[in-house]
Amino acid sequence: MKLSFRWYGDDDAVRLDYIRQIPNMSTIVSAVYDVPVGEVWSRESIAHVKAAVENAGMRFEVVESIPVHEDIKLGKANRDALIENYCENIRRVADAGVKVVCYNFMPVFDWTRTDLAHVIPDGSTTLVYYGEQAAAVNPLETNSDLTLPGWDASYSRDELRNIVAEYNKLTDEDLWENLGYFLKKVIPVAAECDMYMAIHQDDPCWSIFGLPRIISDEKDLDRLLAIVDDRHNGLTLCCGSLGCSAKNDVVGLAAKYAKAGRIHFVHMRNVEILPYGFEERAHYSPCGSLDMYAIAKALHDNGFDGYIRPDHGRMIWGETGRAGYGLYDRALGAAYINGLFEAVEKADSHVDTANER
Ligand SMILES: [Mn+2]
Repeated sequence: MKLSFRWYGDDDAVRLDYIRQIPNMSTIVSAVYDVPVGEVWSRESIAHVKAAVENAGMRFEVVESIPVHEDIKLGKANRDALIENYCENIRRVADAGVKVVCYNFMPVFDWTRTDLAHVIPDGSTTLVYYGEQAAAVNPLETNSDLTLPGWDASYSRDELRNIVAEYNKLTDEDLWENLGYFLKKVIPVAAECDMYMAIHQDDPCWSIFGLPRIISDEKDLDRLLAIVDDRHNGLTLCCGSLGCSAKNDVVGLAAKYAKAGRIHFVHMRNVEILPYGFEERAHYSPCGSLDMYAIAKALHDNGFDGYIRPDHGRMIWGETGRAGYGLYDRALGAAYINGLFEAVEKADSHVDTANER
């Protein structure tokens, strides 16, 4: 297991030298943020991230994300040029030593929550999703000026309405078609550079505002991996995204896809499943619905040796900043991940020693 941590570049309030002080922290997960989606990243910008990370004593080996332009997802006529730019970005980050690229294929909204600072009983704040609140801001069915946190502020309300309407004309099968078209061009380039592409599941793992969502469960993941049956076409296993629905057995999925060698990156996060949505919780298993020990054991027992990062954290100890991406609770999550993996690894080696006796 290679422990990693997401960092949003020079503007991130969380400092690299602080991240470095988390035990076992080896890898920074980052991206180039100075160009619009769809354009080629300059080699200078990539080198700048790499140098900052290496000067702090860590490695820049995971990119999250190279975002996929909406016109690729919509299958528009200009997609070939955008896909060529995407491939060029893969080549460039590969040249800089990056091993894994995380991306997603969710229409319009990368992730959806209805409150980014919900107070839970211990006094910390966390991200939550309550179905009723989401329905109240559906851009097609209400004239409400309310928005959800995390909505792309570059869209005006009318633009948002238009793009959601465009997607509403697409069926799930159309979106699959467009994802297949993308993968068949991108994965051969990734394979050539030995870059592991790692798709992130839809977050949450169900359709929102009638938008097609196709990476939500085991059947979807099987279909995705079969489109190009190559290890370079793989997964970011996001425990919290899959785990916010009880329909997904996260432990079983971790075991199955680790065994197949298709998990390249893991987001460890715990959620509490509620009848009306979910709340993000501290990483420790009893704080939420997921058995984090069982997930770690399933990964380890099936040969997983890739990158793991704590996913979102709560805001604790008075910290303020980017919701989900403060230092303190993610650092607690990282320390807990270390503990889980030390336990599953040592349990294994003790079994081996006992067998030798
Ligand atoms: Mn995630």
